[in-house]
Amino acid sequence: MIDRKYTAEVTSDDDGETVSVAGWAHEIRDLGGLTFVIVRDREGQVQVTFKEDDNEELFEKAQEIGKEDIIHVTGEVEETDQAPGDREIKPTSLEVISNASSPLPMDISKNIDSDLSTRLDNRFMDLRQPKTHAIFSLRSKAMQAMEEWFEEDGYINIDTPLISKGGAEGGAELFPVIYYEEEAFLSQSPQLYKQMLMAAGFDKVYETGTAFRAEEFATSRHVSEISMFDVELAFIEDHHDVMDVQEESLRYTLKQVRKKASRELDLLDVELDVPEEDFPRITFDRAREILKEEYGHVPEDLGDLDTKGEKLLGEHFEEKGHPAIFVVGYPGEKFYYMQEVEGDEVASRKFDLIYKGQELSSGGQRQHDLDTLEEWMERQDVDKSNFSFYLEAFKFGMPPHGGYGLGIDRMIQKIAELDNIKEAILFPRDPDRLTP
Ligand code: AMO
Repeated sequence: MIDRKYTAEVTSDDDGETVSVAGWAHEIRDLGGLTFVIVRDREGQVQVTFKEDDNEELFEKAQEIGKEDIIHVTGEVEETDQAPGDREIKPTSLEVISNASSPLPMDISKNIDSDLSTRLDNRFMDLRQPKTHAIFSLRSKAMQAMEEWFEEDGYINIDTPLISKGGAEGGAELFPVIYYEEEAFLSQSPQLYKQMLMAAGFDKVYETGTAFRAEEFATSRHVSEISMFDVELAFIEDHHDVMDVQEESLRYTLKQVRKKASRELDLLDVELDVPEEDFPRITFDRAREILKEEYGHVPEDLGDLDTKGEKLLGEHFEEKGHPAIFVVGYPGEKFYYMQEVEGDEVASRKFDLIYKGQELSSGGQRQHDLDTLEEWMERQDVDKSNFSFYLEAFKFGMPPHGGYGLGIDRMIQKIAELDNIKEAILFPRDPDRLTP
């Protein structure tokens, strides 16, 4: 390994010490016999001051450094209130490790907000920006926290197939692939497999996976390739047990993000509130009532809340100190696998989690009775023959169970307060973007 410290590890306390750093030449300022080079690495930046009077040879060499070249510098740390972070490095050696061509595809040294499309076209360069980098450092810490919660609670980490014969959520959103001699599809959701694992006695499972949706969309909250966090648990009483899991794991994740990603939140200028109180659980009917009575808004689709509805509902509850709420009981039988219980005050045991005005997850209690499940499939014209492998699992002892799928990209979008979901994805996919 090249001898180096992260720039953030070089502090004014190191005054007089010799250190080495390596990174990109973020900014170069030339003041006659004095050249300042800001070295940037993933953890931060440090100023290196080349003085002609101190070391002419090194000073000459420094004149050749171009923006975004990678350099390796060794020198003495000096405490100073003239430099960012109250310290600078007085170099004793300099090596240019790699040259950057000019012009750069985009300027990242100033806080110039290039449009998202340019940023995504030049994503490797955009990802060098401290603010962009912070999103992914935060994302990594959030997912570590989320998985930690499930590991602690005894969940089994699973991997389900991404290529299958049919889709769990319906036909229109499937990406076909050629699988040897037959047509197959990219997975929309691990739904069927996580349910089958309940029949297999796994009891509690989670998966950090990928789901593909071939919808035609142009919104700031949809992408074609989604990172999905899926959960399924058995021997539940009802969907409230599932919501408890979603609520507690999200609260823990937000807490850990606030604790472990404070530098990232500062860079992103986000103050993250962790909802300590129980997330309100309101019925779908109540949600429609609030929208109509308080905002005069009536979503067109009788069986759903639209984007505007979710946003207004989010605002309504956020004002009351609840950034996260559950909307429970969606009418209609959009999903054959969801349980509907006669006599319930709600039409089904499906729920959506709305966080900061956007749906983050969707789940509920599943139908575990084979006869009813088959009847629902027939009513919804689902071709049962495509699902025989799934239905088999219900014949030989299936416990009551439920679960949910959480859109990881949407969660990061909301935590980091990003306008567009694509900002939360390293290399996003949408109907118009297949590269980089
Ligand atoms: P659903 O289809 O609602 O449910 O998806 C679950 C969550 O995934 C996210 N999501 C998306 N994010 C970005 N772009 C998209 N195109 C997109 N589609 C979905 C959302 C959504 O809440 N099988 C069920 C889950 C379950 O019941 O276990 C399912 O996939 O945040």
